[in-house]
Amino acid sequence: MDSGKRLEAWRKLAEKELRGRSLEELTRTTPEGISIKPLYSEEDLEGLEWAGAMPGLPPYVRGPKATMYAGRPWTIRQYAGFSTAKESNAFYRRNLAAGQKGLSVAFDLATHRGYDSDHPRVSGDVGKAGVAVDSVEDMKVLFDGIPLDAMSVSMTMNGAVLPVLAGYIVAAEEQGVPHDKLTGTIQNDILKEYLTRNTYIYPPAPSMRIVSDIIGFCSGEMPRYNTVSISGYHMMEAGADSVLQCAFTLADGLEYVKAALDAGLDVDAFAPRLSFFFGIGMNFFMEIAMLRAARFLWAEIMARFNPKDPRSSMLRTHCQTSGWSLTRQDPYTNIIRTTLECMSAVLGGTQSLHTNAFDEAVGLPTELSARVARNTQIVVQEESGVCGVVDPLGGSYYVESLTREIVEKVRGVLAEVEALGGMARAIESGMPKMRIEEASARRQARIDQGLDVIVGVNRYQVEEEEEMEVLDVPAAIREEQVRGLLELREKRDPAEVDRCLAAITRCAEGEGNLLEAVIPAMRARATVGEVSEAMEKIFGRFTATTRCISGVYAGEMGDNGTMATLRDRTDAFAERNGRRPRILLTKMGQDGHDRGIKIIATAYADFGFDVDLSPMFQTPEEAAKMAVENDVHAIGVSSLAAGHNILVPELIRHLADQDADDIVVFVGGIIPPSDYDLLSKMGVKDVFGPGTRVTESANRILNVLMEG
Ligand code: 3CP
Repeated sequence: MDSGKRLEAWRKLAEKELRGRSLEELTRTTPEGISIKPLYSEEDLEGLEWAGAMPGLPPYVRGPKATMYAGRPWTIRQYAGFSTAKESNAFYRRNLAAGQKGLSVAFDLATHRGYDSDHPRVSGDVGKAGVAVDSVEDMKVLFDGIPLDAMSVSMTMNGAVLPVLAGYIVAAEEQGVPHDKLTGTIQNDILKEYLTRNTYIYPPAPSMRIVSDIIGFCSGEMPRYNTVSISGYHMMEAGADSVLQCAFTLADGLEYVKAALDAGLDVDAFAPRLSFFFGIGMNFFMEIAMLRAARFLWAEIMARFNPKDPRSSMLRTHCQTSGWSLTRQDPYTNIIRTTLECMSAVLGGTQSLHTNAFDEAVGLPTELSARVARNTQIVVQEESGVCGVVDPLGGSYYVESLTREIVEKVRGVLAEVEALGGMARAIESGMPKMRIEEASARRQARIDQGLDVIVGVNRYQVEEEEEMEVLDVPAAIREEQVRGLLELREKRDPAEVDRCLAAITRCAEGEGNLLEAVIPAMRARATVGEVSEAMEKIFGRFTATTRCISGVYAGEMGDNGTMATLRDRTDAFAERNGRRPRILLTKMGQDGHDRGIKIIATAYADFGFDVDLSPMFQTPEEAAKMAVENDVHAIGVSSLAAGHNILVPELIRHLADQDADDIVVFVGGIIPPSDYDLLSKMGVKDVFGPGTRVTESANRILNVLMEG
């Protein structure tokens, strides 16, 4: 029987099995707009552009290495860092002894944004969502006993990338390790910061110069070092589907290639050391296909620059399982989610992987949850046998078809970006950010309606919630860092520091390689804050305009009873009070994760609230002032970086100082349940943890406002 006839025979059989239901009903559409049929067969592979492809050979769809994990498994590289350098160093050493293979440093938000720990804007951030690093002294403690010529270290740093990378280079020098022995990766991907993560310092143009100066310096001095980790992860966490994640990440990559070429570098001098970073969510096969498609498309993109070195077209990537997919409710279920996502990354052919801890939706990982996360990878690597065969899904009718669908859709988005003049221009136009926010609002509406199932959240809820231990970073960490800074400033040669800082400012104003200028300053014990400020004098500090989409959440919800009730309630409020309920949504401190607040802003506006969205990075005083000036009824604080216990009481105190304690305060985000009581005692009216339906939070806020 030929394949057409076999397919027809299957169709008949399937229709019989469905007893009257049509076969078309089994086709579903993914958030990417891809139709998924119930069956794929050889017809679907007709005309496949990479038919017969081999791993290690262009177009690399089957993996960048010929032997992949059979030759060497991916690097187990857990992203971690908290509190002080000393505490993080001890944590790293324990993890390495227990089977982790590479390091991945998480810095606190003060460091990301180029503020020293004693800066007044970072009262709630020091040591919270990563390790505090103010100078080379902290860097040396961070890597104490870890030989930097043998350990590959990844550092997630974008804003304050120059002093941090220079600090690492100097710490290595002082270990006796020359520049050309350093292996690892610096994230150095500023473009996506303007899209999603918000840990920029300077405006885009000087930031792009920093990126290409780093590429330039490292391609000469540090040939084994990966100079950029072009990251889609944060886009996915902000709500991007796989097509958007893949397209915007590749478009960012292309922009860096162009910047480096414009700076006069030869493509083969730097392209082999560009690397990627993708987020892996719960759509099992889609994620696998996305990684395969990304490799294919990167080879296609790079072909236009005629590289001679095959490594220039080879996409190598780190992956991280999705933090957003984890739930506060029924939290051990998260281990299963992470295992599935780990398998997607592995079957997709990642080079390096972080698996999340199951308690990520409530706080920092504990010793136990970090062990389970690490062991997830070790079990897959050492017990399951998946490493033995290269690209085991290559040739799968479904996976290959899905890869092709993604390739085609991504090409479409890439063409749109190109039409806008490339990714830097596209970002200025607001297009990519809007697309991601729309995807995010639509997804939230589907979850809130129960169309997308999340176990323990909108289906199969448990009555009794599990109490989980969370790691607490004491506020005293900041005092310890501040003491270290005082000591540093006393011991160093101030004239030498001033000379070095002045040289950085001159370099920023004129010509020269900025990384080359920053290294001597770090040797002289200048701080991250001082170096950042030396450039800020010329570059300025970037302030984003806060824009908000509208109607997308309501559109996805459709004619829905809950929406109608909410609109009635806000109308009733307006009738009673002469104006609509007005809420200021704010993020305080250096926490740049704005997915949640953006969803709330657009959905609440659709419910009939008057919504004010504050600029990012407010101090509690600024937020209180804005609330009073705008005469709001309520403030909604979004906190995802553990600063709430410090920042929220300060906010409430500033409201009281301005006789505005009638403004009610709500908090939402990653709040450990053990903090709920504390926040309530401070005067917070309600707390909305992860997994709270947006409609439910709005109703609860209205309950409080209607009482008042
Ligand atoms: C690999 N090698 C092999 C084989 N496989 N050799 C022979 N046979 C094989 N089968 C070689 C490679 O060529 C390489 O050597 C060496 O082994 C290491 O392999 P690798 O694949 O380069 O792996 P790794 O060193 O781990 O590097 C992985 C990439 C790197 C390239 C992806 O950039 C990386 O580690 N990225 C991590 C980024 C990260 O941790 N990000 C954290 C973000 P050569 O080098 O000599 O060729 S955390 C963000 C969280 C959210 C937030 O931002 O807040």
